[in-house]
Amino acid sequence: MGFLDEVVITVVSGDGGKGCVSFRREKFIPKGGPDGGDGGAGGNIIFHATSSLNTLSDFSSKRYFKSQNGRPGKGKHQTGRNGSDVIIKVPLGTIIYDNDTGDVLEDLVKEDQEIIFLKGGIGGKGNSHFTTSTNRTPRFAQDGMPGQKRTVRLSLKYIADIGLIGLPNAGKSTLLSRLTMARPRVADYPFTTIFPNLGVMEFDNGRRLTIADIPGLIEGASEGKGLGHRFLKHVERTRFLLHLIDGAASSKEAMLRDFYLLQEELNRYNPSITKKEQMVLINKTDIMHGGGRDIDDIRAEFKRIGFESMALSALTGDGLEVLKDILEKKLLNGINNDKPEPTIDNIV
Ligand SMILES: Nc1nc2c(ncn2[C@@H]2O[C@H](COP(=O)(O)OP(=O)(O)O)[C@@H](O)[C@H]2O)c(=O)[nH]1
Ligand SMILES: [Mg+2]
Repeated sequence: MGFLDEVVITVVSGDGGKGCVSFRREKFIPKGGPDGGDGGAGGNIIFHATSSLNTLSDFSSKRYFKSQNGRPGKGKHQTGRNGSDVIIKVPLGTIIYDNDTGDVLEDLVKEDQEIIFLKGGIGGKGNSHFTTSTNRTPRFAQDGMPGQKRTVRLSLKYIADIGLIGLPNAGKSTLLSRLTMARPRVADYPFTTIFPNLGVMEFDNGRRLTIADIPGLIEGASEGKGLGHRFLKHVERTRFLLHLIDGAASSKEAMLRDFYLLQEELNRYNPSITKKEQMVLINKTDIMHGGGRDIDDIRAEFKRIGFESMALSALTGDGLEVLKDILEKKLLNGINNDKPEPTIDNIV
């Protein structure tokens, strides 16, 4: 499955059907009155948000959507059939921009949110509507109203509860596969993950947390280096960040340097990102130098600069249950409920 998070598409709603010009023709009634029915309405263009999609890649092969026209009216006051709607499914977090002006037109942030984006044209009135005291046999009917056409840019910005950030090789994808059913590629060289992955962590009572693995974040990402700049937007609407660092790095200083480097990139891209609640995960305890003797020291250092932290091994599972408990508490304490719905206003 490919990954696509930006696409330009054209949508066209259906035209309304023509009204009908017709007169009643019955045996023994020579001059029947007008009985032309109305045209049917054109189909609408509807967008429907769903968490069953994680990418806009369905649009790589189809970029033009047109709903059906309304059928013309018929004699005997028969209204034409309405054109059927086109329902376009998009992943949660899809923003619809006017392609010319760049204005935000819609932001689909809720499961099963559905919006009528373009209404179909209304049907024309049949001639039976146009009888007057001076014209009992009107020979005209209305055309239907034309549908509307719009070219829009769809941009996907994930709405995940948790964003996994960290330099390549820190173990983000490994952790995601440990916490959720997602199976991103994992390998011991950087940049194996070439697009963001979403996973869902399930708790009792059907409560769930969505976790996004954001790949390719490196020095210079905010200025366009590597893949990271394309994916930084997916961090903007996450509510809580887990910043993974490679605990097998050479020294405490090296870990802190890696940590600051990425925080700086996030900050340059959008300062509101680093204002989010964050926790540091010191990963790879199983191969830490000195068997993990320095962990307390490193954690104290993070505490000093204002970050909660914990150590774990995504590979062996050491510390994973503690992390799950912490995340469950976050969920209970309302990273899901307290914060306002993400809207365009609070992300820019
Ligand atoms: N020893 C050890 N290796 C790990 C751990 N977590 C991840 N790795 C390895 O580190 C490499 C990079 O992991 P990956 O999840 O792809 O990192 P990402 O680039 O941050 O997504 C892979 O070879 C993993 O098997 C860990 O806790 N301990
Ligand atoms: Mg990865």
